[in-house]
Amino acid sequence: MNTAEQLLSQAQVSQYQRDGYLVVQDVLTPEEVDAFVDYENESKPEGWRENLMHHKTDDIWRRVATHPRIIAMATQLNGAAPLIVQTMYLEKKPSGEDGKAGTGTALHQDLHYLPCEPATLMACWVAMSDTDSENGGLAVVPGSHTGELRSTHRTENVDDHDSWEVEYDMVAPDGRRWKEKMYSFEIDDLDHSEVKRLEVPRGSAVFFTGKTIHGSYGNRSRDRVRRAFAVHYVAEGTWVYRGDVHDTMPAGQ
Ligand SMILES: O=C(O)CCC(=O)C(=O)O
Repeated sequence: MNTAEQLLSQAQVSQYQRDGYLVVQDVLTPEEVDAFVDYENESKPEGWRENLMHHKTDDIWRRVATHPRIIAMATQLNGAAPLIVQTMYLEKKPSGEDGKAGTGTALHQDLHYLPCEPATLMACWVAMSDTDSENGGLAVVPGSHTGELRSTHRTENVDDHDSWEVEYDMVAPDGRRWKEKMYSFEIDDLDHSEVKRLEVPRGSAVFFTGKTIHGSYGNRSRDRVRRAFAVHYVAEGTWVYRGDVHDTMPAGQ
């Protein structure tokens, strides 16, 4: 497929511009989802899921991150050829017999984690299982991508959200280097009535901007694993400040 192909209608592009996110059904086929999930279910080296760079070294991860349909849509929504910043596989276990359900990511804006210039950051989040409010599916705040980046605090709701702190090496275009502490950001004074919990079936995707407030809650289901693959892109010519993900990869490679 030609990645310059216009797969989204003008109505879908306008919806993305208005709401800051867009759900697209059936981006991957059931066979493509199975191939990825089966691969991830095989035993993997320690720390596998913490590595954000598998798209550079692993054919199965690269196949999803550079999938022609996803790249065509990302190009159409961002208006430029996408560069891959990072890839993540987010599996959240159900409460099951032991009652220890997987937690989610506090509601945040990705530009807090991945500052870049210009701010062309966007994400494609692909459901690798059926996802909804019960099993910790993606939640968004429609229209939250307009205006300034919001202030944050470290998440306090540890029943629902992972809580962590990491110091990253940062690098500026003029060569300046420094360390910056990041933590599990949660938006200050969020009006929770504005949060929309999405229902996204397996193989479907959510595209959202770097400013769109989003995240997820704990998996409250008894036996439904929540699986998602997330890839973050910037437009060609964008400077990514975080040293560990600074070396972006053209999605056409
Ligand atoms: O899937 C989730 O729980 C959160 C995903 C997320 O924050 C992201 O893809 O940027």
